[in-house]
Amino acid sequence: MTGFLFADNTGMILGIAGAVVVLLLVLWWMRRGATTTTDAERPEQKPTEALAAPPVEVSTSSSVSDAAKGAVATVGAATASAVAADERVAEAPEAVAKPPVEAADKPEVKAEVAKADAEVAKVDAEVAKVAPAEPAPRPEPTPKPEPVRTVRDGLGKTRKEGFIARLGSLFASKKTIDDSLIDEIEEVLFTADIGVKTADRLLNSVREAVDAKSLSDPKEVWKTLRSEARAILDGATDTRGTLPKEGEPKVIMVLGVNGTGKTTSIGKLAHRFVNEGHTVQLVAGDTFRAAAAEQLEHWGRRVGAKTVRGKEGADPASVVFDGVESAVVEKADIVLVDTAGRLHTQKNLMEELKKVRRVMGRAIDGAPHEVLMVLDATTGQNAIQQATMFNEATDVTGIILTKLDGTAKGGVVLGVCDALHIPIRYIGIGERVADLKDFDGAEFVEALFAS
Ligand SMILES: Nc1nc2c(ncn2[C@@H]2O[C@H](COP(=O)(O)OP(=O)(O)O)[C@@H](O)[C@H]2O)c(=O)[nH]1
Ligand SMILES: [Mg+2]
Repeated sequence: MTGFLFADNTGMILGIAGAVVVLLLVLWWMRRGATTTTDAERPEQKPTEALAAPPVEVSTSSSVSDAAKGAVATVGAATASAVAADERVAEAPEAVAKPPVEAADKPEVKAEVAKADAEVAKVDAEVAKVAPAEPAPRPEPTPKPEPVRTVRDGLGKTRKEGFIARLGSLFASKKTIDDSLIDEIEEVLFTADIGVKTADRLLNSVREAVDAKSLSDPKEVWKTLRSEARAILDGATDTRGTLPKEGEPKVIMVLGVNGTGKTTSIGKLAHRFVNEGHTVQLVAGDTFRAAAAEQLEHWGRRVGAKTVRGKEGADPASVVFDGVESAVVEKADIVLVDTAGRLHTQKNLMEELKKVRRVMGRAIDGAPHEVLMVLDATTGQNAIQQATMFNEATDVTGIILTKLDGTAKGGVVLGVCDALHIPIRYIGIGERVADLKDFDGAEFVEALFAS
């Protein structure tokens, strides 16, 4: 078999063997050739130089120079260049900081870093020179404080146009006291808005002084009138109202005719109490109009007091009950209860007012601790009538006399105090929150009779 294979395929075997030899020769040649070319063509590499010169250092320093030049050119350009420089400089320290150890140690690298630092400092200096100074934050414009209105200001009209002014001109024209002066005083007093009772009282005091002291100087009569007015006001200082029990809120009910200034006065009072550090709750007992509750809520937001309100048309007694009860839960210090305005002649409404007053007592025993009646001074003598009727229905403990600033009828204060002996607690002398003043008889008389 072998002989057969050998005999028949000798040529072929020889051919294959030859081919293998040639192939081996070619492979050897190729391997040799490749090795030679690689080595020959590889550039000589000095590792330190390749890593040593990060181009960023150079570009940084030149960019910084450019930025510096731009900075001095114009203010706007300076700012822009400075920003650009800043950005580049921000990158530079990192690039400078992270070269391989060998590179960083090289003196030329250190020199470049120092140069870059110097350029950065230069740019900073240039920018500081030309950049517009950072505008100082503008202080909030402080609202111009409104001048504080004094009681004297508030009584200006009464003093200049009211009965006091008329009395004043009488005395100015008389050198001596005679019967005609007394008659004229009588006429002024009885046509003033102080009521008949008070006019009578003042006139009697003048007559008595003239008779008993044989006064001859009209100025003495003026003094007499003044001290009698003071006596009337001092006579109306009965302590009324009650104090709340320890830990319970003080409830103040506010009532009066429509438009007298109840809601406004509540707002002013709430402002005052909040400023004194009290927690105040408002109760919108005027359920006749939605606008009334909104007006009160507005005040509440303005002064920082919570407002409890019901739906329009709701039973005012139940809204007030809920409001007073919730003030206990909320641990409020003071509750101010607004009520719907009503005429003192409207019997049903006066009954409703009594009911509202009663339910407060159910929510807190002893409430309301104060009942403040609001009187509009511009109504003159009618205020005395109103005060009398409201007092009968609700046991008023104090009076707020509003709108003294807008009237010459300020003398009504004397009439109210003389007729009811109810103390005037506050006076309204304007619409602003600060225009509600504590009533002080001495100050009032001083302001009323001031020349
Ligand atoms: N000039 C002046 N206006 C006042 C004073 N008190 C209240 N008012 C104004 O009187 C109007 C009626 O007040 P408001 O509180 O709504 O009366 P309410 O119906 O009794 O609640 C409003 O325009 C108030 O600004 C005051 O003392 N002086
Ligand atoms: Mg009101």
